[in-house]
Amino acid sequence: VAARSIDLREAERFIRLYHAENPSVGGLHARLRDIARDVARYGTYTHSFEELEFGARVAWRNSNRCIGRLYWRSLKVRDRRLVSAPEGVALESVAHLHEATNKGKIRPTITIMAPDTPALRAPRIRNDQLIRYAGYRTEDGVVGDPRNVDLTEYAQKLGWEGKGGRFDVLPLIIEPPFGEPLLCHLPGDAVLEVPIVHPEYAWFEELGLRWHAVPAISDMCLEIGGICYPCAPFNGWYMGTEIGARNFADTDRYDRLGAVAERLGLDTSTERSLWRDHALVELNVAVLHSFERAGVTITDHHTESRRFLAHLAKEEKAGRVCPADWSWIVPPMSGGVTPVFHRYYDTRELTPAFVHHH
Ligand code: HEM
Ligand code: NRG
Repeated sequence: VAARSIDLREAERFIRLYHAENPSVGGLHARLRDIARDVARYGTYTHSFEELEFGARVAWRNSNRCIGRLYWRSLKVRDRRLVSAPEGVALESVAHLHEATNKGKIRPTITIMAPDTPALRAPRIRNDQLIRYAGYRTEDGVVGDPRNVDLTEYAQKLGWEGKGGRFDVLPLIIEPPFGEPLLCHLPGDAVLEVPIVHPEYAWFEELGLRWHAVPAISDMCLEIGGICYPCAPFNGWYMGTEIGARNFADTDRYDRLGAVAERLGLDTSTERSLWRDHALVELNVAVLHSFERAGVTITDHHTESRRFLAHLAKEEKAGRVCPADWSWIVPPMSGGVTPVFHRYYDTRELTPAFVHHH
C-alpha cells in the first residue's frame, strides 16, 4: 500500500466539531496546530481518548440506517488502539463479547483496535459479525444460514471443520496486512444463545430455532477526523424483527414461514388467507417472548419507532439535523403501523461515520 497522508481538512473539521460540542475542553487552536505539525511530519495524528470516545459516539449518531440511536451517548468505548496483531484482535473480540453480553443485560459497546497508518495497514476481521452461523451447501440445499455460505467455505479452506448443523458458530477470520489469515474459535461462554419458543404453542420449539443474543458488526470501518479504524467491532441489542421478520423469514435465509404456517394449520393454498402474515406475527411473538424469558435485552419495532422519533426531535432541538434512510428505518413488518413510516427524512451523510469498504 502506498504511504498516503490522512486528509488534514477532515481532521480539522472533526476537531472543531469536538470542541464546538464540548466547549469546556478548551485549547482548540493549540490542538489544531499540533495536529497540523504531526500530519506534516508523520502523515497522521493520534486521537486523545476523549476525542476517540466522542468520535465513536457521533459515528453511531450519524448512522442513517440505525433506528436505535436515542442512546448514542451511552456507547461504551474500549480503547484498544495498541492492538494490531491478529492474535490480539481475536482476544479482544472475545473479551468484547463477554463484556457486551453481560449475561444478557446487553451493553452497547465498541472495541477500537489499531487504525490504518501511512506506514502500516491495520488487520481486518473478515466476518461481517463476530457471531455468525455456518451455511453448508448440500445436495438438498443449504443447511444453516445461506447468507454465510461463502464465509463458511473460506473458513473450511483455512482448515476449519464444521459439524454440519443448522446453527454452528463460525470461527473468526482475521486478516493481517500480509501473511496468512488467523482462524479463531469462539469459546462457548462468549456466545450467549436463545432457544426460540412460543408463549402459547408448545410445538414451536420443535422447529429447533435459536439465535445469538448479541449483534456485533465487525466489517465496518470507523472513520473519525480522517483516520480509519477498520477493526472496530460494535454492538447494541436486537430489535425482534431483525430475527423474526428477516433472518428466520427471508426465503434466502432460514425461510421458516411455510413450516410455521403448516404447524398453525393455515390455508396455504391461497395468498388471500394471509397465511404468510399470520405466520410472520407468531414467529415474531416467539422471538420477543424467548429473549425476554431468557433475560436477554431485546426491543420491539413499535417501541423502537417511537423512541427513534423522540431521538429525532431531541436532535433537532439541539440544533442538529438527524439524517435517516427511510428504507432501513421502517421495520420489515407492519411498517405503516409504526410512526416512522409516515414521513420523510434528511438523507445527507455526516462524519464521523461507520462505512462499508475494503
Ligand atoms: C443498523 C437497531 C445499536 C450502528 C441497525 C438496524 C437496526 C438497528 C434495526 C437495521 C439492521 C438491518 O436492517 O439489518 C439498533 C438497536 C440498537 C442499536 C435496537 C440498540 C442499542 C447500535 C450501535 C451502533 C449502531 C451501538 C454503533 C455504535 C448501526 C449501523 C447500522 C445499524 C452502522 C447499519 C448497518 C449496515 O449498514 O449494515 N441498527 N442498533 N447501532 N446500526 Fe443500530
Ligand atoms: N440485522 C442484522 C444486525 C444488524 C445490526 N443490528 C443491530 N445493531 N441491532 C442481524 O444480525 O439480524 N446493533 O448494533 O445493535
